[in-house]
Amino acid sequence: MPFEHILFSIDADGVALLSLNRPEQLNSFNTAMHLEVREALRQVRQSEHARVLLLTAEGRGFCAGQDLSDRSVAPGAEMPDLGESIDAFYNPLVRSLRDLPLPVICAVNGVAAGAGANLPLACDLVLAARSASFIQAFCKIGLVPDSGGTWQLPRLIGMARAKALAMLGTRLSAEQAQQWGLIHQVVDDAALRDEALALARQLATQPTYGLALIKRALNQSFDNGFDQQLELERDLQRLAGRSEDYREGVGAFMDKRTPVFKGR
Ligand code: LHQ
Repeated sequence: MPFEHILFSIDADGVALLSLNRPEQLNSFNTAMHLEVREALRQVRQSEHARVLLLTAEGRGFCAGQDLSDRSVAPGAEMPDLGESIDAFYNPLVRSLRDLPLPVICAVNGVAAGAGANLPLACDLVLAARSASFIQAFCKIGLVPDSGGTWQLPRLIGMARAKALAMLGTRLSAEQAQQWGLIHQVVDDAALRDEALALARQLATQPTYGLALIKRALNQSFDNGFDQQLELERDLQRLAGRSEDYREGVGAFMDKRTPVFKGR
């Protein structure tokens, strides 16, 4: 499938790069871009080579959420069922990013608004350009934060800040987002792509099967009690301990050599 609204590649280092590419519309999502992103994520899941996904975007913005020109309601027209869009596109997208059995890095290159502000929160390591910002823009048009925002925000930054962002729609700078614990790191604008790629390449040399188990454990921890989480850690450690990478990691440690991991 040739892509028109995204750039997508999987390189020899195992880094899958998915870049949203509708810069004139600040990479807002229309149906065609949703379908392309879905297909790219399917290819990442099925690839034997992909070890890490880097999600980013072209131009001055990261993503302005839903393309509102696709969802405007003319006077007198039938009211839309936005729940259908969420069922068909946004929920599968955030589930698919969160459940991807590889580390997912998100490089937020500019403004991230609406669903575009919540997509990074479904990723594992979020870097943002110093000039980037996050806007829960939904309330400005009478909508509710979606794409997992109402679940992620209170857990990441606390209820008081979550409510302020979601109900006031204020712009949160990248630096403030980092200070609040919403994202991992702020990087100078000009260095963002290179730093994100360097991190992706470095992670792609690591035991990525184990990293995927780590993300599973941490993602589930919000919902589990302590005992349940201990049991989950046991189950995942059992899986990790049967991986080729564990054997290689311990072997290399004992031999005092650098390990060569395969993500299996
Ligand atoms: C856009 C958009 C956009 C189209 C900028 N659409 N063109 C789920 C289910 C179903 C339906 C509803 O929604 C959802 C989830 C959602 O995501 S709802 C939230 C939708 N997003 C927003 O409400 C954000 C709307 N955008 C903005 O508030 C601003 O554009 C931000 C703050 C993102 C950026 O502001 P500026 O840097 O001042 O840029 P701009 O406003 O001038 O935008 C640049 C261009 O991009 C402009 O087009 P133009 O032809 O005038 O250059 C905008 O119309 C276009 N654009 N967002 N979501």
